[in-house]
Amino acid sequence: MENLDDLKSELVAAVDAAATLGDLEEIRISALGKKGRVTGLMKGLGSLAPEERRDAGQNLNIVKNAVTAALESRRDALADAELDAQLEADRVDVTLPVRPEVEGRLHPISQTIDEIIAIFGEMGFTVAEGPDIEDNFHNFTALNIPPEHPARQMHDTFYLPEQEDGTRKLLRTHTSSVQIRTMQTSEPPLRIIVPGRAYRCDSDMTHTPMFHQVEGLIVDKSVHMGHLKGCIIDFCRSYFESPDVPVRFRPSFFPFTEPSAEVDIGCSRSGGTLKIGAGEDWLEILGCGMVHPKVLEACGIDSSEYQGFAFGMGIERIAMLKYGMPDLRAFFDADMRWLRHYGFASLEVPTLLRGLTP
Ligand code: 2U9
Repeated sequence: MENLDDLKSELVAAVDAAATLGDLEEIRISALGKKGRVTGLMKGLGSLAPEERRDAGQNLNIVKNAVTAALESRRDALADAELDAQLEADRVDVTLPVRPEVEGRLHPISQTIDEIIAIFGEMGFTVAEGPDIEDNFHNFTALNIPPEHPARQMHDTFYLPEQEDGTRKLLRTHTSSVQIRTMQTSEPPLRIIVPGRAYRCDSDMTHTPMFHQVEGLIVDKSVHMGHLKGCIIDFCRSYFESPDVPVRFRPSFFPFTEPSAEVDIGCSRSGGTLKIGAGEDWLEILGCGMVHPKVLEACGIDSSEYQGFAFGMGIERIAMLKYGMPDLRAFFDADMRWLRHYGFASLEVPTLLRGLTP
């Protein structure tokens, strides 16, 4: 049998000198493949005397392990170098000016969220975020939604497979779970808005399984329904860029607010076209109310000291109303013709100073 120390040095040196992942694979096959040199020597062990076979077997394993370790470390180094070279070649200069011939439009959902953030930002709200995958406590229990409530049923909520402890996570059905998390971890006073995705097992002309919401929450010692009304009226007039649009509050019910209201804005539908502003008709645009004391308590906030108000709205709906979009499904079609028509210039940031829309 040939000198195994020499063989090991020769093979490890060849591995270390391999210039590409392809060269490395050739060396691996020639050493450790079915017809490789080390494999061939292993096969020959059977013809040796027992004592000789044991020693030669051990030495051959040393060679095999050394070559395998060298192959792994060279493979990592070459893969890193290849990635570095690729990243270097793909480098993009993000400071270059926009090329007008390149199409890129801001999706109306992003634009609408930016407009809403600009309005509530002026009122002192900050943006909060949280996970899309939630547990029953943050999505339902803490919001005073009882176990038998229809929203908790399989056909309304997307549940994930059962975990080892027998519980099931779910896709949040509203962004309210983020307010729960914020109340659990921050001390009042709080003033947040939460834009984000929500999921419900529902699909028809006016519902999609994933949709977007913005919810808002204020918690403080003396906030009341008057503050809620002022805040919502200011928002409606600002968002619809119509300083005298009529706003009306209708009593409603939600498990997480008491009292609760739904909010309509005035509109007219004469001649078959919808026009927002004074008119004979009303359009529902959001829900709101004073946070239920049980919700505050579930998050460790003393409801005898603090109260709060909250509101929620569907972003697709209020975008459709403002921009005259007739079809909800189109939001999710990724159709360039639709985006060209309804999309927004990407570098125009909504502000209250110049009007929200570019
Ligand atoms: C906490 C406490 C209270 C958020 C609210 C609504 C009313 C509401 C809907 C509008 C259209 C959801 O997208 S939609 O289907 N929302 O009507 N949302 S009050 O109340 C909260 C939230 C969080 C802790």
